[in-house]
Amino acid sequence: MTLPPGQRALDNFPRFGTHLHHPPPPIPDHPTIEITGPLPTPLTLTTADLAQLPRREQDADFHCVAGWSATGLRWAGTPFEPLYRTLVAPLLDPTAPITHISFTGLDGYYSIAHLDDALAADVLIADHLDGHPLTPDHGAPLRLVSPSQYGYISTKHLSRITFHTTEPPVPDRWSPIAGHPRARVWHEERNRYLSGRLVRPLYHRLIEPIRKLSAKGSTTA
Ligand SMILES: Nc1nc2c(c(=O)[nH]1)N[C@H]1C(S)=C(S)[C@@H](COP(=O)(O)O)O[C@H]1N2
Ligand SMILES: [Mo]
Repeated sequence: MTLPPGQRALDNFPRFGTHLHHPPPPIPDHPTIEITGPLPTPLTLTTADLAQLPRREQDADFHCVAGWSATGLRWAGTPFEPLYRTLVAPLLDPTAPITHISFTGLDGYYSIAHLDDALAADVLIADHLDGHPLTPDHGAPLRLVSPSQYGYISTKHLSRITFHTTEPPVPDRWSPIAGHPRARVWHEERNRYLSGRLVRPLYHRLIEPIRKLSAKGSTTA
């Protein structure tokens, strides 16, 4: 098994992120994803709308920018690219091309991806992990999964997708560590300003303290 540069395999998949001092947000009775941006009107997708779109199961490893990887995960859900092509692209103004997409979670977290990265064939709106509905720890009811990018792009508890024609401001929570805007794991794009190789040992040192926090805030651990 080959991991991207600077990653170490864990034998489990921890709850991780910038939100560990809070429990995961409650799962809504009727989950929706709001689609906003330069559209004539915003769209609200229900799980029934998502069920009309193609579905895919996909095996992938998950790589956190801090340097841990969870291997052999099996995700299932709606591939993002056909959702974009069929529901969103026809409503867009062709003279104002989309450059970035932001993904917001019910906990207020959000990530920003370049359009091209978000439209990669392996990007899913997942609702299942390893044959079971997503747990709150791992992003219930729906989460983005972009396995070719560091985990901070893969917003959990996904509730809003916003299309942008210029790069939106970096989320506050990420500005101190300046996550790389592309976050491609095979390019080791960990940091916006510093080389991934250089920050690697520093980031590795964050893993254990963050995992300890995770054990406290998690609903299952
Ligand atoms: N809503 C939300 N999504 C999030 C985060 C978060 O704090 N809140 N953290 C991100 C980070 S940094 C990582 S590594 C992964 C962790 O996913 P996991 O908790 O399923 O391991 O979620 C990402 N998505
Ligand atoms: Mo992360």
